[in-house]
Amino acid sequence: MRTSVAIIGAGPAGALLSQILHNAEIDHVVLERQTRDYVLTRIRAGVLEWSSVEVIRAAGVGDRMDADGDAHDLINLAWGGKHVLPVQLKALTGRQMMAYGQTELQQDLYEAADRNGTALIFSAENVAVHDVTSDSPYVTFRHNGVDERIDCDYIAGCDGFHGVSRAAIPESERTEFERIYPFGWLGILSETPPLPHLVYTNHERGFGLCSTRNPMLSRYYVQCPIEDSIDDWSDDRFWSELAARLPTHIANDIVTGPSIEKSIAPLRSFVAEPMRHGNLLLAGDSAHIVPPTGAKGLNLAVSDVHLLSQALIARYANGDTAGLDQYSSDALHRVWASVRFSWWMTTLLHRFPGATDFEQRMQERELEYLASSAAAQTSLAEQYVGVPFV
Ligand code: FAS
Ligand code: PHB
Repeated sequence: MRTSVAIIGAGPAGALLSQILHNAEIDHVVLERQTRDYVLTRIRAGVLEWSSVEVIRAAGVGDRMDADGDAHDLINLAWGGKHVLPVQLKALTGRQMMAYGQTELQQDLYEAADRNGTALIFSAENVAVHDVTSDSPYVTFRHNGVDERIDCDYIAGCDGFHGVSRAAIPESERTEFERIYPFGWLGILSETPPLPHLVYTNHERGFGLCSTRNPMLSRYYVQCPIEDSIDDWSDDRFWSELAARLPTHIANDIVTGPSIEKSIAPLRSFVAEPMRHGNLLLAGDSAHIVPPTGAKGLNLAVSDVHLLSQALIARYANGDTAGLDQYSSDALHRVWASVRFSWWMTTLLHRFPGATDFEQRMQERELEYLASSAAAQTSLAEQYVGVPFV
């Protein structure tokens, strides 16, 4: 096979890049290790920055998001079991956040790929990248028992944290930054009506989050020890622990029910520089991971794809490679801003094992300062909804 761009990975990054390249009539092939159904059943993110909403609409896959998504004017921060601070996203920044599940976006992208007739190859095994620093890179893989090769101009590494693309950049050329957090998030889905607004809570028992997927599907999280397993957490224990971490009047409004999904995710901050090596370009989790506290993971994948697709469009439209030459530094500028915000929100809202009384007092004072300062709330709000693309 021969194509212009070989995309590895059909998560949100790869599938959105495919959609935008299709719109620009740039031929490409997408290779996905898992089956379509497996990707569609992975429960991941739930919050889109307004910048992401605009990219998704411009790509022509925003109709169901606009019909079924839930645009929110505010988020609530709670702490100490009694304080609640509404952060007025729209009033402070003029922009909202959109609650729309990653699985829904993935479905919209796959249905668009079907309509486009895109070469979206699932169950691709042994994917490997070759000659990425030459002008004729290629990808090999095995599909339906047959060894295949795709010759291309560029390879887009959209294969997530555990993919093969990042490792194709020699260690001597790559710098990695990492912070592992000493706790995880236990998340559940329940077919119950969510609270009207998201609630992030800091409590001496630990962090909690009340989120949404649709009017009859809720997403909740509690911070848990990283060594826990879901077998340690019955539904009853989850619901009582979540309630204990919230102000009573909020806890009383939660409609509980049986969990239909339960999982524990570890938290880490990770960045690999650069995001380009020769004609291999990384986008999304293949290059960076953020703790979900700031709701940035999916949104960084969208912003990488926005920048990468604009650069590829310029290259194929008029041979202008400036965007590709700038891609890594432009993408990393936004990546580090979101990594810092996600680290800050995580540090502000979680109970760190072994934290000193001084560190606890620092958290409490920062939350009190937020409550007292419109400037501090505006700073949080503009980072949460996503700063506009330049
Ligand atoms: P993805 O990991 O989504 O997609 C990469 C794709 O590449 C996968 O489909 C994988 O199967 C495929 N792949 C891997 N290796 C391959 C190979 N060798 N060949 C071919 N294909 C290969 N973000 C938030 O904002 N909020 C959240 O609450 C949140 N919760 C999360 C919970 C979990 C358990 C995880 C793992 C992530 C969570 N995230 C969250 C982050 C998540 O949403 C990611 O940021 C988002 O999926 C990034 O999209 P991609 O970069 O496309 O990576
Ligand atoms: C979610 O709905 O899954 C979600 C919302 C906000 C976050 C993280 C996860 O910060």
